[in-house]
Amino acid sequence: MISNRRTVLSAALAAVITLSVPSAFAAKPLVIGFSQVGAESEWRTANTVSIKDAAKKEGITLKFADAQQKQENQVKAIRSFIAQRVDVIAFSPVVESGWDTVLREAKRANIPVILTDRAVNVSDPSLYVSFLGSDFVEEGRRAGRWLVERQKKTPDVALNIVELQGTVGSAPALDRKKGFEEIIAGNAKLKVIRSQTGDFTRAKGKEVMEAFLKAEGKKINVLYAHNDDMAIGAIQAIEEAGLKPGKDILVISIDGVKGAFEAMIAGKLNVTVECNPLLGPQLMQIAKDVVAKKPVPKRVVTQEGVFPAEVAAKEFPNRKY
Ligand code: GZL
Repeated sequence: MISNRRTVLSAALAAVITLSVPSAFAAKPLVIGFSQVGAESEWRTANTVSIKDAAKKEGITLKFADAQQKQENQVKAIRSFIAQRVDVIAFSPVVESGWDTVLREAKRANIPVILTDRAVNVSDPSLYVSFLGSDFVEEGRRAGRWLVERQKKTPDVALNIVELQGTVGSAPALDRKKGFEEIIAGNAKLKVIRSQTGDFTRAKGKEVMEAFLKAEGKKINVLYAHNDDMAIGAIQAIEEAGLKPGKDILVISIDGVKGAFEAMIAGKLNVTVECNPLLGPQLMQIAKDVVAKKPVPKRVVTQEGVFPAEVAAKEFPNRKY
């Protein structure tokens, strides 16, 4: 009888210990090292908020580094994440090239790397496990298609285009230029007369547009800006030159941030091609799957649309960034 009671008591005691003492084997939170391009635009701010919020929601420890748009700062951050032995490294590469060495160091340290937002040009695609982001060439095509359709309204009128490019050497700048040119190629009525980087910022976009206006003045019929922030800066320059943005000069841009919708509602911007920055939840899921040794897609393309001024007021309340 006593031995039975002892058995029951010891089983009960073991159960209490197991339940009450946190197990030394409880899964420790995932640690992700994230190197962000910077804080150059509304898009970037929304992207950062999405990533930080998603990490917090998932109970993931996020080590976040802002590179202030400098590649050397991203390389330093990635090396620091390797030294800290994070579980996953994720980053939005400010430019396409110059990553092989540091990504090989991450591979040697057995730390998986996930690309978000922008792509890299590397000799060995195994240097990253997945790339989550938009198709920038298609975004450029969508901008071009809008202009081709718009030009058909006045088929005999030639339109001179000035282009504000994104950061030199960055995937969005290279690809948005490529996609736009692909669509307008062969159209004798559409001609790019000036093209220069505005580095994705409002200030630089305004400065370069001022130079375009000084050089070309009323010859300019269209502005194609690789992001809304440069377009918003350029709109200020157009107004200060005594011209009406959206009317005297058609304004086409990319991102779909709230500032662009406000400019469209004010009649100063004609169309924005959406580029979705809300990548946080998908990034966290890919990171969890990688650590759990589940298969992850090499390429995840974000879904996005095109918003002409005609729909801006109706769509604005739905905008999340
Ligand atoms: C695009 C992103 C670009 C945005 C800009 O995915 O890399 O960088 O279009 C941002 O607004 O600065």
